[in-house]
Amino acid sequence: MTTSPDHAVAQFTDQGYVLLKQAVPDSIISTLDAAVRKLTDDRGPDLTHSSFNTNPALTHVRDAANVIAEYQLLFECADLMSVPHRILGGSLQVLGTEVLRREVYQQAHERWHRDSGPYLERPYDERNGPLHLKAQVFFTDTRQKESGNLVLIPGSHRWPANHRDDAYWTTANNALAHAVLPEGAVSIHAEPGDAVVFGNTMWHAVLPNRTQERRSAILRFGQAWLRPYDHLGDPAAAADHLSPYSRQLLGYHPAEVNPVDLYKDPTSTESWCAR
Ligand SMILES: O=C(O)CCC(=O)C(=O)O
Repeated sequence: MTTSPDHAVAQFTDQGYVLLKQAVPDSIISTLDAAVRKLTDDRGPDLTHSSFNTNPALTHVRDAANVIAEYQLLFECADLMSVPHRILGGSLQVLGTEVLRREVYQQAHERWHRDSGPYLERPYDERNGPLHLKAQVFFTDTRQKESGNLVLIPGSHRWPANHRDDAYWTTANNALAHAVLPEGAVSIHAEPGDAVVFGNTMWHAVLPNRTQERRSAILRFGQAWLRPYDHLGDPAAAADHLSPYSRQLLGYHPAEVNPVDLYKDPTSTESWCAR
């Protein structure tokens, strides 16, 4: 890593993101990339979870650490793991593991959004970091323009939370359709082995890809105290006596749920008041 962990955390705190150069060694990138290509070439679209996205140019594997044995090599990379660990004050768990293949595609791959529903939007907490953060590890080179670049807005992690928004930004997305970016947006130009770390309230999008397929892994992190006391299981393992509502409250969920929805209020104030 070309930047020290202290410097990386300071940049993250100030800007809301940090690009970690060479966070993952080449040998791990090539091993993992080969495994990802083999799996997804063989199984293709049936690995893309419909809950995530309807982008036809994206193959998105969820629960990747369980599906791809080599994925856990990333957990061994101190330069990658130490920065989220420090940002979360040492209280870290892995909430999600993904891999993404983004084909050449003339439209924006992802619209402007934050990774949060209203209940994950909080004023930035200097001491404990964000509620969620993620590290995106690049397998392919995105140093060229128009290579499906991740774009984000430094400082936007401190913008006031809007508890009414739906995590998408209509004005910016209308402009994005005409290739216009919000003021201050920064485009990430990463090479294989680099990782970008940012929190859930950072505004970000992914631009069109006109060069070559872009492949990457995403690790999602959160405070370990978010872990439930009762470990969540396959809905088939939930006791028969649990009602659908109880299952929802306990975190059992049908396979087609969008994981982001698990962090939104599964009930509603009205339904509680009606009891
Ligand atoms: O693939 C990327 O660069 C970012 C993906 C993204 O927007 C997300 O996971 O929320």
